[in-house]
Amino acid sequence: MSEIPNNHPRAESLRIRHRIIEGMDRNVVAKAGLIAHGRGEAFDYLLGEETTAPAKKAIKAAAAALLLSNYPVISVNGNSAALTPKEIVKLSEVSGAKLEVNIFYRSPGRLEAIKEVLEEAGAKEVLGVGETADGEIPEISSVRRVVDRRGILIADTVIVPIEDGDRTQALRKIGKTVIAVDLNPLSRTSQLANITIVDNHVRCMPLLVEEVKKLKNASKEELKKILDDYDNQKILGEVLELIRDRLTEISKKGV
Ligand code: PTJ
Repeated sequence: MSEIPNNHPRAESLRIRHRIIEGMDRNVVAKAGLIAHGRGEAFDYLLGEETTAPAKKAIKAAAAALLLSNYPVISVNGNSAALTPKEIVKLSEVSGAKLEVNIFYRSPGRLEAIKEVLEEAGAKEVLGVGETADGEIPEISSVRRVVDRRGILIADTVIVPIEDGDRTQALRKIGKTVIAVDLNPLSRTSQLANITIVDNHVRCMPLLVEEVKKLKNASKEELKKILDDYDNQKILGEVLELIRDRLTEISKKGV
């Protein structure tokens, strides 16, 4: 990896970008993952590259939903594994959620490469690879329909980070609660999830781990109240208003 000087104004963003590039070199990230990351970066610019107030509310609701679930699963794709393997494993540990590799671009060796990255980060069990990955969710049109019979197939809640296309709608149709992490508040995934965390996966995962830890001893009633008070459409609206206000200010004063 080429050296990124610490005083480079975009050092952090470049370091994150390099995690994606290294992920591609390891067959973890799909080629299209580079494009997806660029799209995410563009939306992150609009958000001011920080975790916003509505994102914090969504993180709290996501933590409550995870703790109320009987069988939560974290769906792991190439980009999320390359960006935050340790935090994904940590989230699975603190919340009791299973880890399942589920990818859109099923080229040879990718499932195994992602599993390896998670195991290196401390995962004891990784679903979605091997003989139990023979379940099917027919409502999903892409190869993402192939799921683990010990994982997404029987999950009540699924976290889908950096997601494309039609899966969220399909999962909701069959009664699953979907938590999305997506920097684009306008995407189908964002619009159709039960809870959408519009934030960079890199920033929100450690915050989600902390929130789960914080709420772990809360009563079921308290957790239910957090969810009852949560309105995803309102949160997405708040994110769009925030972008609008930010752009209005920048248009007058510059960045
Ligand atoms: O690993 P695979 O085979 O499952 O493929 C994964 C990708 C990401 C290639 C695939 O799901 C895809 O093509 O996704 P899209 O359609 O580009 O959608 C990805 C969404 O995630 C976009 O709305 C991006 O804005 C958003 N995104 C990108 N990077 C981040 C992000 N959201 C949160 N954090 C990020 N770091």
